[in-house]
Parts: sequence; C-alpha cells; structure tokens
Amino acid sequence: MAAALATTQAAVPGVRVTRCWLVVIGGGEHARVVIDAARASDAWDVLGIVDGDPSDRTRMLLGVDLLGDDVAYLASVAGIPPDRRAGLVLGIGGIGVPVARRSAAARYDAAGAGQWATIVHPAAWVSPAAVLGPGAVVLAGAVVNAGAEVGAHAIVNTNAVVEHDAVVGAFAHVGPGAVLGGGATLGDGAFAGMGCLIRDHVTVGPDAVVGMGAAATADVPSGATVAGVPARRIGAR
Ligand code: JB2
Repeated sequence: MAAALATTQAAVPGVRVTRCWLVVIGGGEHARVVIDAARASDAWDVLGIVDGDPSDRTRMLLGVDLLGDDVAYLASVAGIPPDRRAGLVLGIGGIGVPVARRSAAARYDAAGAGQWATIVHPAAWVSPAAVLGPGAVVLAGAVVNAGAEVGAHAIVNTNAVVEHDAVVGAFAHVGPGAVLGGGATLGDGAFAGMGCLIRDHVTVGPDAVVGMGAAATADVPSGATVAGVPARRIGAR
C-alpha cells in the first residue's frame, strides 16, 4: 500500500529513507499515540491532523499541523490525483461502540479521499503470518501472532496480545494490556477493555464490550456488556 502513496524523502545518517505522507483523522488523545507510532516506524511523515475541534495539547506536544475539518480536507484533496494523496488513518479512539470511527471512515471512503494506512509501532511484534487490514493500528509492546487477522480500522492498543489464529474484527478495539487467546474472536466493533482476558477459542460478538480486567471464559453475545471474573453479563448496548 505504502508504495502507491505520496512520498517524502527523509535524510538519515548514511541512508535515504522514503516515507509516505500520513494524515490523521481526529486530533485528540488517541491521535497522540497513533502519531508517535507512525513517526517511530520510519514509514510515515505526518502531514497533519484533520479535526473540527482539535486538542491544542496534541498540536503543542507533537508539533503537528491542523489541516482543517473533514469538509475542508476533503475539498482540498478533490483535485489531487489518487496516487499523490497522503495515506489516511483514524486518530479517533474511544471506549465502547465505535460510532464516530465508523462514520468518519464511511465519510472518507464515500469521498474516495485516499488509501487507509496500516500503522505498526516498531516496538510491536506482528508475525509475518498475520494479516492486518487497511487502517489497522498496532501500538507499542503489542503482539500479533501467526495466523491472526486484524480487521480494517481495528486498534491493537499498547501491550495488547492477539494470540495465534485470533480474529479482531473491523473497528474492534483490543485495549491496553488485553489478551485475546489463540483462536478467539473479537467481533466487528467490539471492545476489549484494559487488561481483560478472552479465553482461547471464545467468540465476543459484534459491538459487545468486555469490561476492564474481566475474564471472558464463554462466548459473549453481540451487543452485550460483560464484566468480572469470570465475566457475567451486566447489560446490553
Ligand atoms: O468525524 C470526525 C470526528 N469525530 C470526532 N472527524 C474528525 N476529523 N475528527 C473527529 N473527532 C475528533 O476526535 C474530536 O473532535 C476529538 O478532537 C477527537 C477525539 O479525541 P478525544 O481526546 O476526545 O478522544 P480519543 O478518541 O482520542 O481518546 C479516547 O479513546 C482512547 C482509546 C480516550 O478515552 C483515550 O483516553 C483512550 N486512550
């Protein structure tokens, strides 16, 4: 994917590295870790963030430019040939149902705004026998083992583990330190809270939530919220 994106040359002692431009959609807390991961990977130069209500803290901490809101950015790329547009990644995070992430991705897809980048922090391990979808983000310390599949726009957050043959659905979020056991499934849009455990071969349904620190030892229905050890259903979304 990266080769088809607009590139930039970065001088590195002794070598020239070709990087691609990256635009981060959303400029709040999650965007900070996405930007750090992209920069650390040596694959991307961050052109800026797109956000109608950006956090000043993100811009001050990381020195990124604001490119405007979605309408302004989409208008600005309309006349640029597709192969000269920057890569895109969602910087919108969120806890629970990924409503904002889904609607932002749909808006950019409908406008044909560019290709979705896959961002992997260099301190993460992703098996060559794993598959990452477009827009997926794998953060520092995370492990994605052989045979695993991480769907489009999914987040594998800091220190999370996606064991062999596990499946992380589109827009799903494996929170910091959460563990998805071998052959387990986290459905589309589902959320695994910080430090939770999802047992091998267990399926968490689409848009379900596994609470922070929970141990999901049995399948979780779609849309359900479970918590505790072992995890019990505490609600629906
Ligand atoms: O449709 C959108 C859109 N919707 C929200 N388009 C664009 N371009 N931006 C959008 N945003 C922006 O995402 C908001 O204006 C806001 O600036 C940003 C979300 O930032 P916030 O700091 O509120 O949340 P976050 O999603 O970055 O972080 C949450 O989720 C992370 C996973 C926090 O709870 C973090 O603590 C957590 N680590």
